[in-house]
Parts: sequence; C-alpha cells; structure tokens
Amino acid sequence: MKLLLVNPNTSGAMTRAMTESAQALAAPGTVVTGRQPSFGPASIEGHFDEAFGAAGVAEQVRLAQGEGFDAVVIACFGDPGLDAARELTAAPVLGIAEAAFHAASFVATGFSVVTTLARTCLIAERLVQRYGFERSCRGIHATDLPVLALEDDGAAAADRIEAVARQALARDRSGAIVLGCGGMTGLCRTLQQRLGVPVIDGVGAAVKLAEALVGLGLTTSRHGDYAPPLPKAWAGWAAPLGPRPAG
Ligand code: 5HY
Repeated sequence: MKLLLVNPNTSGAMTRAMTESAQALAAPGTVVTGRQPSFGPASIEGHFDEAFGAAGVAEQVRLAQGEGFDAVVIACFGDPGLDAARELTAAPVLGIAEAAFHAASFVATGFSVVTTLARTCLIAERLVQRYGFERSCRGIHATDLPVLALEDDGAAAADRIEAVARQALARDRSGAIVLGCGGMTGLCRTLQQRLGVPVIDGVGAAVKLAEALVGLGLTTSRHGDYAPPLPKAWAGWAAPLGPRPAG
C-alpha cells in the first residue's frame, strides 16, 4: 500500500526522520512518502502555528489527490487539519495523537502524555477531551524542550523525557507513556527499554493502525460532514487549491 505521511511543520529534518521511522515500522508491502507544507512554521508550538499547519496539511493532501495513496498520516501531535484531510480523501486519515491515545488504551488502563512545552500540554488536554480519552489519560507533562531541540541533541532529549516520564508514571499511577511530539519518534524504543512500560509513539501507532484499516477495507465515510468540500470560487494564493467544480 502507498502511505502519505504529512509533517504539518516545515522542518525538512523532522519530515525525513519521521518518514524513516514510519518506513522502518511499516509492513513489507507499504511504501511511505513523506511531505511537508510549502509554507508555514518550522515547528508547531501554539494555536497560531497550528492554524498554518492545518492549512499546510490541507494543501498537501489536496495536491496528492490522484496519486493513489491508500492512507494518510498527519505527523504532528496536535493533529492539525485532520477533519479537512478526511474531507479531501476517502483513504483513511490518522492523526498521531488520536492514534497514540487509541494504541495506549489497548495496552494500559491509564496512560500519561509527555510532551514538549507547557503550553502544548493545554493543547493536548483539549485533544484528549475531543477524542473522549478523559478516563484513560491520567496526566499530561511538559519536558520544557522546544520541538526543534529534539533534533539538536537526541541523547539529552531522551534523558530529559525519561526523567519526566518516570515522575509521570509514579504521580499519575499510569501504565504507559504516550510521546507527545512527532519529533520524539526516534527515541521510542530507547525510552521503552529504559522505562520498562509501553511507550507509544504516535507516528508508529498511526502507520500500523492505517495498515490495519486498509487491511479491513475501511475507507473514510463520504456521508455527512466528511463529504467532499463543495466547489466554489477561491481567491488569493490558495485559489489553485480550491476544489474543482463537478463535471
Ligand atoms: C509536533 N509540534 O508533534 C508538535 C507537538 C509539540 O511541530 N510537531 C510539532 O510538541 O507541540
């Protein structure tokens, strides 16, 4: 199957790292193509960044129409543009936060999220509510590492995430850790070994759940609010991205 991984930020290094990590976990027949928006911030660390990330995801999924992707993964923990992408394609679309919460709930009665900045905790809290995981998410914790610092020094980042995760497991009485940033994907195995509990990286979880949905023959519903966007006039730089009029 053909899987499109869209990194909503414009860090080429992060796009490459997440694509490599996704490809390494994918089944033998799965080919992962990584893309990122043509505009927007190098990392997504707040609502303003996220608004552009969502538009960038919509841009990339719109441009990929007709390329025959069987599934799409949105590789940023805020899941920006998730509903928009689902309108644009019948292929299953998974956000890494939603996928990680589901995967964690299969292997533990309660999990803790360890993420980057404190403000990201508040955004993740709203995602937990949106997806209905209030009962199983027992805490959301910041490492105070900016997203791009994860690229700079992986060893130092791993140590810091491990320390915060240990406190979280004890304080929250959780059985698993969800990594709250796509940029943490390469640290998942090491952290799982060190912590001795399931550590869920949303990129991996989304890839494997996407493969499962495709294997089940499930596509995104075209019924109701996930129906394709309505054709209409579009203005400005985004005009070429407007849905084509029917016929
Ligand atoms: C992410 N930001 O996964 C998020 C999460 C965060 O650029 N990729 C980003 O840490 O805010």
